[in-house]
Amino acid sequence: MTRPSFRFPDGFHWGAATSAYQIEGSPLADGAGPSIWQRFAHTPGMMVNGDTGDVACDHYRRYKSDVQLMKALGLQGYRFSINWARVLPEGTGRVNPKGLDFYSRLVDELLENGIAPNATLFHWDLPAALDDRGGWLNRDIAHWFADYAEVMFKALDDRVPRWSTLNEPWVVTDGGYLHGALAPGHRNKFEAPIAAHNLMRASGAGIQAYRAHGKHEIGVVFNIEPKYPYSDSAEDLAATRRAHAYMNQQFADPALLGSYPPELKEIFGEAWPDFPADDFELTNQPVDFVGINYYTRAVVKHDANAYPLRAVPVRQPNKTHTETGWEVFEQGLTDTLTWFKQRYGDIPLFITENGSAFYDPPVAENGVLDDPLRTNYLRKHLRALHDAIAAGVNLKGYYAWSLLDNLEWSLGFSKRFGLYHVDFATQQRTPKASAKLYAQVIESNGGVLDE
Ligand code: GBH
Repeated sequence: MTRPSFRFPDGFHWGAATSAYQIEGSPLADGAGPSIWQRFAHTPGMMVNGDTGDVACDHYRRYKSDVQLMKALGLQGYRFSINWARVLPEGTGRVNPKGLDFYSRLVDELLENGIAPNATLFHWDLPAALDDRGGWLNRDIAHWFADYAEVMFKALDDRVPRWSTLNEPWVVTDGGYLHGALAPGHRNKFEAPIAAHNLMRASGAGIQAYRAHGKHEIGVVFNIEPKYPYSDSAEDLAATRRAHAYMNQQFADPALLGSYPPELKEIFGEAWPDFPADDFELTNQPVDFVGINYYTRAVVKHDANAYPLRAVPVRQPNKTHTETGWEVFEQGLTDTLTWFKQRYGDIPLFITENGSAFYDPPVAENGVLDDPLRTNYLRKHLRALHDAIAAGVNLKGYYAWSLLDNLEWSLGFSKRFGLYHVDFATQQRTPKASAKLYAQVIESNGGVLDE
């Protein structure tokens, strides 16, 4: 018998991911403070169809049955995020024991079912009270974040083996401070670099707090999207370099190298501040792993009118695109991982998110939901992941995005990324065909990908 070629290394960790505002619902229950997403979603015109996270997947009340869905897939790990304002309603100071208790009960439920919790401290839902004090623009936020992190480590590190400080700081600054499509909805080129910098100072302060109060692993999660030039003209090559620096290096460089790439000054011009040199000691704290969220790539072309990059993505004809308009490009996952290792060294890596939105057919009468496009996306990306391991990348695990269809931020419930279909009227969950493939992948440690 020959060894199946797509089997993953022994001990490879298989999981799925969600985030608090996207699934929990009950955003103000049991004494929780409002988050900026609670506010943003209730601001007329910000959300597609006026959707909000008021109910979402009702996970706050259904977490026990959701853990059974995870168990049915055979998940070894579950990556979730903590809503800061549940635990600290004002963002600092007073702890709300009932909010903390929700995450404690979730963690216990996971452990009782043999699933390792992976907790992200910040997946975009900043306490509104902190936004009122300047949010990510206030340098004090590094300390606010570290104090919150310390509360969580003291409460849960005995049971949570893996933590992340932030999820996708690039999205927070690009969507929240530069273009305004995400909370807090600012559009200000002077603010974006400051918010970015304070995010990475906060991440560093959180890691420092972990060294004092935690004893397992902590890292940070970046969205990485490889950039390929549209042509080999000098202009397109420079545009590609800028796009790459802006998205893929603006956060990873200060965290892992203690500096910014020179392109950022070129991109932001007068809006790029001179940051105090001391700050880079704080941003550059040793991590135990890095999480990479991978969805797609971009092919980049020069465009003098596109602010701030002077670069635009070019849609590829004759390629499959998901319902969010993102090209299906699995080679980019292999390229991302090999690039990351080459630039930042041999840090243990996880894919902390990867997945796709496609319009699903209705659940058939026999309870089957066939989602061939998502199933195909999953299969291709897992094979590409295996290629990266074969090329020597130190990849420890994979989390599918997402366990459930959920609130796709300002796109509301219109885009479905789940392995489980959610009927939002009844809260009925149904495994899609992609969930069944994923369960087989986990069971065979990738062996089923040979078929
Ligand atoms: C993640 O962000 C989030 O962590 C998660 O909460 C969210 O639900 C999930 O992905 C699905 O969106 O072709 O120019 O439009 C996604 C990060 C960054 C990925 C921007 C796609 C768009 C490229 N995204 N990128 S473009």
